[in-house]
Amino acid sequence: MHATTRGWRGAAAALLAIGALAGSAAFAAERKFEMNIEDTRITLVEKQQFHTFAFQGQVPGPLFYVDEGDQVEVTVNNVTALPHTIHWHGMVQKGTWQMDGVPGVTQPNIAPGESFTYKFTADPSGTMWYHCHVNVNEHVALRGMWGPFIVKPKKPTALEKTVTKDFILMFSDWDSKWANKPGFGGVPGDVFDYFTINGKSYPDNQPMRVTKGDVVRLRLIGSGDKVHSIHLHGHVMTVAFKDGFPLPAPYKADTIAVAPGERYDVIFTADNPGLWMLHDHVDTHTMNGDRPMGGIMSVLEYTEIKKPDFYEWKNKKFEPNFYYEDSLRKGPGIYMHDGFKGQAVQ
Ligand SMILES: [Cu+2]
Repeated sequence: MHATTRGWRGAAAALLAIGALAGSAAFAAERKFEMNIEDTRITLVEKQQFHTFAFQGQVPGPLFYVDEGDQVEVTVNNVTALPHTIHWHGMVQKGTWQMDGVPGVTQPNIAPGESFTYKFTADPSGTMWYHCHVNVNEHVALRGMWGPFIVKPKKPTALEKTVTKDFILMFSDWDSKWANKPGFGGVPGDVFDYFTINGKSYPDNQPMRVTKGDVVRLRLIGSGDKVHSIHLHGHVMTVAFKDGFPLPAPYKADTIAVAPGERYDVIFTADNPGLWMLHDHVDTHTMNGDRPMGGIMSVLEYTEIKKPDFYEWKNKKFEPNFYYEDSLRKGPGIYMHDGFKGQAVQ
């Protein structure tokens, strides 16, 4: 059977493992998942495509949304022609260092055609992510090997308990000259010319829809190679978490520099109905190749605002869950999103 006929066997299973003290809080769910790494062609914007090694054929990869303390088990099948591993960025892997996903240090490469099962405890809580740890300069920077890993805390902060809309934004950078050269690229001197939020550039990404009164959380994740200076118009954000950890003294900001690997969770009240830009203030990151007004831009769209005729997204087809906001509302589980799927590369 040819590798491209691989079946989707990643049905998530969540089993309750009842602890010794039945009826007490002493239990943890088992979150089992099986996921392929697949040669996949995704479209960043318009006609600009990119050859990726996509988790379950999508960029970003599936959302892992688990409770703190859950037992996570992920079997990874490498159906590409190159080696990979997965590092669960943020997980401390207490007593499970062999699950840390670093080739040549904690495990051998997962070779083409082979599988590996990761088993670890979801600890600590917060906005985390996962990514390949083989040739990260290429596989993470250019081949879409990343996805969100959100651990719901046992003891949420008072502020995060008020959140009504929760969005995940993963920022990435691409150098189009490597688009069709898998196995190459991601080297010093690369000139990044495409920039994405969740794998898509403006105007082919999506608005964040809110209604007045919503308490909005943006989980900003630096999954690319560059620093992204994220600015939101019309609102003051409270920076509440850094790398998943609640800040002892949350602070206010309208621009936040998100460096590679970093996560910032910001929270604000939607109290100013309108159409408001969110964008990278590294100005060259708002281009698609040599064309301006693209890249890392999006719009915070209030549902009560009538869209004017000049609005670029007046007739845009809305894709719910582009920021995994619907999945996050459903609670812990493992979620795919069809809008992130690419085409299998033969
Ligand atoms: Cu890889």
